[in-house]
Amino acid sequence: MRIKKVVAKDMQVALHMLRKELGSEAVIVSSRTVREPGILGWFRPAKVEVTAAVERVTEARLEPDDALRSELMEIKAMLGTMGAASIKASPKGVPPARWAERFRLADLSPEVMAILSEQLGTGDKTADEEKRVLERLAKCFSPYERPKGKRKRIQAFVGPTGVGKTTTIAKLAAQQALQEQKKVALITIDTFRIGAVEQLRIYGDIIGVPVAVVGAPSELTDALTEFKSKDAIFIDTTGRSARKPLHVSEMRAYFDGLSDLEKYLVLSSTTKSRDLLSIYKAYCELGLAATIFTKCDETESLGGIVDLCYRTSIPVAYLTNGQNVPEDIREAHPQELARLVLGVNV
Ligand SMILES: Nc1nc2c(ncn2[C@@H]2O[C@H](COP(=O)(O)OP(=O)(O)OP(=O)(O)O)[C@@H](O)[C@H]2O)c(=O)[nH]1
Ligand SMILES: [Mg+2]
Repeated sequence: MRIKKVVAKDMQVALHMLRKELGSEAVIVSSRTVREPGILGWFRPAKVEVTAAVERVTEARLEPDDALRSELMEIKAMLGTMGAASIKASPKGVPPARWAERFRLADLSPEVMAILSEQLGTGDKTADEEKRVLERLAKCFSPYERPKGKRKRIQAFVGPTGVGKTTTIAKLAAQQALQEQKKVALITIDTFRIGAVEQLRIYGDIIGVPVAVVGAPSELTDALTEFKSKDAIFIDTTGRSARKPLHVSEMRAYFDGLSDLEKYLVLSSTTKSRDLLSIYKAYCELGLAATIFTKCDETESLGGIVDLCYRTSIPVAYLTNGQNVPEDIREAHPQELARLVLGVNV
């Protein structure tokens, strides 16, 4: 009797793998839904784990001995080189079909696809090819230099309405106040939307940190003085259409002259690539430290993030994937982002 367990994206793929391994006489012993391990495992859809057994494996499926195995490897390597020759003959920038499909699923821009395609077809095995593609993709993301040490941090969160600025602040503030025992304060320049101030106040009450509401640049300076003993100050802003330049110039009136202020552009990963770029253009004059991409749980593809980061070199500091405060937020790193974009296990 031979028993084999496989994990695959769906039942059909799992059955195909098992049939290949055990032959068509294999019977399913058990099946269950599983989640992949890893920091960003929660980003990936659930998989199926299927166990099958077969009474006797047919001769053709027996493991080859070592001599036969090395011969097979040689033949595989030769085939790989031959494949590479034909791939190289294809026009530059056009990926082979299998990769084209992966790139398409990730919604990558033609420009990024062309860069990644340069890593394909040099005759190495698939695993090496994937490694090179991931490394190149990781280079499309500028690393975010996370401030180290105990120095006090003042961070402002800007971005279009409804992307999740207040929720993201609540997540970070809760983590730092409750888990890291830091002295945290919240400030909001959120006087535009009815209820917005209230939202931050509620979070402040729950987390147990003070909240100041400011309505003019001088009041912001006063609030910062009031909170001068704090380790971390988060400044929330009201979203308004990024197309209204007044909004960004209003922010400048508040922020100019505050040299220690880190400004983060909060963007939704569900926003179209072109819109991400125009929003970035509207806000970049503020001098941005990094972006934060929210709502990763609401999209199937992250190509828009790659495109923005590649074109503008703005780093990604965090990704958020849900409404739960404080759990649904993770630090973003180029290698993990690359794996996430191409749907590779992390
Ligand atoms: N699915 C999902 N929803 C999120 C995420 N982050 C925030 N939200 C939800 O998005 C909605 C808007 O979030 P807010 O934090 O109020 O957005 P905002 O940017 O502060 O909005 P304004 O203050 O109006 O500019 C809320 O319902 C949040 O719960 C996320 O990562 N995933
Ligand atoms: Mg808000």
